[in-house]
Amino acid sequence: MPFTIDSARNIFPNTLSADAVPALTARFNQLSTEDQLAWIWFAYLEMGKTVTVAAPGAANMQFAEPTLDEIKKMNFQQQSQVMCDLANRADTPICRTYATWTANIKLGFWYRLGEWMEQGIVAPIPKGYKLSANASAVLQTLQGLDSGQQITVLRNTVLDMGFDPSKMDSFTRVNEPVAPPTEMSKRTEVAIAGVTNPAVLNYMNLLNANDFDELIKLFTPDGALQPPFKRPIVGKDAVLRFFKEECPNLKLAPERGISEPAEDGYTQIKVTGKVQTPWFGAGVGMNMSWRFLLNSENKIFFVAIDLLASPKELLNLAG
Ligand code: 45D
Repeated sequence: MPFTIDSARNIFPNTLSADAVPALTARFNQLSTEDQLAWIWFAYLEMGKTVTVAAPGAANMQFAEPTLDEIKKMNFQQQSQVMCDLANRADTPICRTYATWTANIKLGFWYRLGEWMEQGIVAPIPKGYKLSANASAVLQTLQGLDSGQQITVLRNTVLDMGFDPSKMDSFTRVNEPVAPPTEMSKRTEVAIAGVTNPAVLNYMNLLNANDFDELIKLFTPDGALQPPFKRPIVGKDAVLRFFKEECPNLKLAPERGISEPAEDGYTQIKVTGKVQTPWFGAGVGMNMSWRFLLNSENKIFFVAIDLLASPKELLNLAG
């Protein structure tokens, strides 16, 4: 039977992904709004002791600027209301604007609000705010995770805020300007122990060079990419849009892998290694795996990217 996207998702079924992340995100979502905002604040402060978030690029910020200006002019009570509305996914103009933003704009928006909260320009979390017992327990669980998992939980909490886009009848996504690809002379090449497949090597090198127009050519027209903890994104157009929105300036450092023949002349390849996000740079190396399924023409029909449960998983290449 030929592969479908659904069957492709099951290649290398022994891959252990970091289930602690969705589990903790679900517990976070059960907290009261006040607790959620205070929880993020404490989590953010706590993390700041070991890793620093990098300031967002100006290109990301231009779309958030009008909303930030609006918030700056409000009094503390109104500002707190806006933050609660966002966490509540309320139907307000700001929550609707927020819903149209890419992940990086949402993160940049909160980055700025966090700075302003510290400086006293935006309503802070009340001094002496005491988290509920439940929220404290959720925070304690977060502290037990590795830093790659911690930043993923924090990112999830921000992405889930704002009005639900599926409830909006007209929806114009914000199109960020896409950074030009790295100059040829400045590009780097990965080496992966156990893998010489040119499509896989090119995938890594082109993603590292922000060369998304070339990268997408490695996929079949109906090809799919499954980001960590997400459903697959299907079809070249959707995958290309995702690359342009969410992948600039990622640093992929694959280490090792295994290549095996699959049915119908397909090849399955699993690679493990580290990934850095521009938000945390070398400060946080996420333990990741890529599970590729390539067709007989060596085009990518499917690739799943997983955040691994532990560093031990970097060595797990069993099919
Ligand atoms: O509410 O091969 C305050 C793909 C308090 C593509 C706050 C990939 C109040 C293909 C503190 C102000 C993309 C899948 C809030 C590879 C409050 C591919 C602010 C993988 C909210 C490898 C909080 C890429 C703030 C990966 C400012 C895995 C929080 C990328 C900021 C992962 C949190 C990137 C930040 C991650 C989190 C980035 C900046 C996990 C960033 C996380």
